[in-house]
Amino acid sequence: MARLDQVITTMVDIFLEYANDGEGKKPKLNKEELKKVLEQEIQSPELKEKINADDIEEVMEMLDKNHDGEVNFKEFCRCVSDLAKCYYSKKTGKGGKKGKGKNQECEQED
Ligand SMILES: [Ca+2]
Ligand SMILES: [Ca+2]
Repeated sequence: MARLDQVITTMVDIFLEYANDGEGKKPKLNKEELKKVLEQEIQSPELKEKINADDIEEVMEMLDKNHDGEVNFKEFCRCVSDLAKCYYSKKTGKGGKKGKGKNQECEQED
């Protein structure tokens, strides 16, 4: 499999695996499921610092754009893409600098 294929299928597979909702139900991550994803599928310290599973309430609030108390696939994609942007900023040296409002750089809310 090519690399992007892998990224895409992995994202979908992870989401479905952790969302763990029966057939006929719309897969979503509740707080506990979200916590598990973050704890088990994110290992790099930079990203862990960006999204802290210990403060799951805050993370959920940040990700749950439609305020239904759970993270659907769209919200999950946004989370991954935010983390990717954050990593990109660090890697290219643009933004992501510590100092002012620690998380602001990578989170473009709309
Ligand atoms: Ca679920
Ligand atoms: Ca939601």
